[in-house]
Amino acid sequence: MDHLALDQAARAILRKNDRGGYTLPTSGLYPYQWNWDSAFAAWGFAQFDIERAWLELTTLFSGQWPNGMLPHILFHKPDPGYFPGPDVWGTEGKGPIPSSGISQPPVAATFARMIYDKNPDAGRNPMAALFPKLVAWHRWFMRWRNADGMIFITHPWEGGRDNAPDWDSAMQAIDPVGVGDYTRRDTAHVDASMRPTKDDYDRYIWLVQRARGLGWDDAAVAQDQPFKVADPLMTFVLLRANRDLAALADALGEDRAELDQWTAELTAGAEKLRNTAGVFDGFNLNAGHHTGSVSNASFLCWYGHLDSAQMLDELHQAFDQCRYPVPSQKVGSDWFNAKRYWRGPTWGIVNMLIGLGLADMGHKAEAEELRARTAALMAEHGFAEYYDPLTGDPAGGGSFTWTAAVWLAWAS
Ligand code: 9YW
Repeated sequence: MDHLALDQAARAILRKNDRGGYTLPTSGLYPYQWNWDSAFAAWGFAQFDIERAWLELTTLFSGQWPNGMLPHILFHKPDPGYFPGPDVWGTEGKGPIPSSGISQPPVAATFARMIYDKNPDAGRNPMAALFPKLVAWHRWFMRWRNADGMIFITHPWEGGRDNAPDWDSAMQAIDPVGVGDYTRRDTAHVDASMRPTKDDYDRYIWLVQRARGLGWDDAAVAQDQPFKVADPLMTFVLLRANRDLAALADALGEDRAELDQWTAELTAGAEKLRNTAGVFDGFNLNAGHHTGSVSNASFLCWYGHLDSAQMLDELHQAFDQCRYPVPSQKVGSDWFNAKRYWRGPTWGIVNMLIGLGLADMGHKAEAEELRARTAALMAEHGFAEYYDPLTGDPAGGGSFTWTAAVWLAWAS
């Protein structure tokens, strides 16, 4: 396909997955509105339909809980093809529409800023309405997911990287006793060998049941959850998003002092995510140790505006090892599996965030190399959920919204 045909195909995917106000990640496998998927979708739409971009974000925030939490899934319309649905989450009365009870990486402020900067006139009203909601969401993270400036997650789904090795030790410490029978739906849509295992899934559901048992009470969940892992992706994403929100505060004439204080706190916290090998890595808060993993999240330091010669060296190694970097787990590590979800495959969305960070920090050659290889991956293998980093084989769901958005907004 030539460039123009790829652009058209990517736009067609966004239109096809559009349910009027929100966009599905892909139909069948993910039939609802996902939080960070929607933020990427908005940035994709902004390349050709700015009004639709704002509508995506506005619809996403229509599901915000009064405590500021923005759920990771909004169940706008029931769909039996997905598990776990609203009946399992049991969040009735917590938010304005049926939803999950956990959040997801807060990339929305960063994309809101980029969409606003593209056309400040079109963005003035929607941005003014979104600003206090974004602040409330970030405040919720700073209050309930903050360990000394490191942002932690209470469920692997909250971090968006479901089965990353960063979570292994915390997951192994859980005995999912009493989880009961349930039927997964994901493996009816895609190859089970490319998904989280049954052991993982039992713990995902057990953790949902546990937090539900605590009534989704913020303090109880933050204190008691057996799964509490500080996450480099979450920390760098929130750090970056706070900076972008502060820039928006300037543009809108709002106060930025609280945002600047969070930025300082998270910058100090992110430093603590460097393990003894100098790599930004998950930290199991209940056990008090790092994972020792080089994941694609480790390379988000530049996105958070922290530089690292060591990570640049790791990036050059990834370019040498993989035709289609950045692998979600370092090639050659014991955890590496080229096809199993967040344990090896390449994800276009994370590549885009890494690339934006590299460019910001002056690593132009690496940013361009990553962009060009990601573009080749999509041109050769289509807009898949994720890809084998060695062969480029597409994996997971097809016609994927965030991958099409990444093509339109960055890779192309
Ligand atoms: C799930 C929708 C979501 C993404 C996550 C990804 C996966 C599975 O799909 O989660 O059932 O929520 O890991 O990051 O938002 O694309």
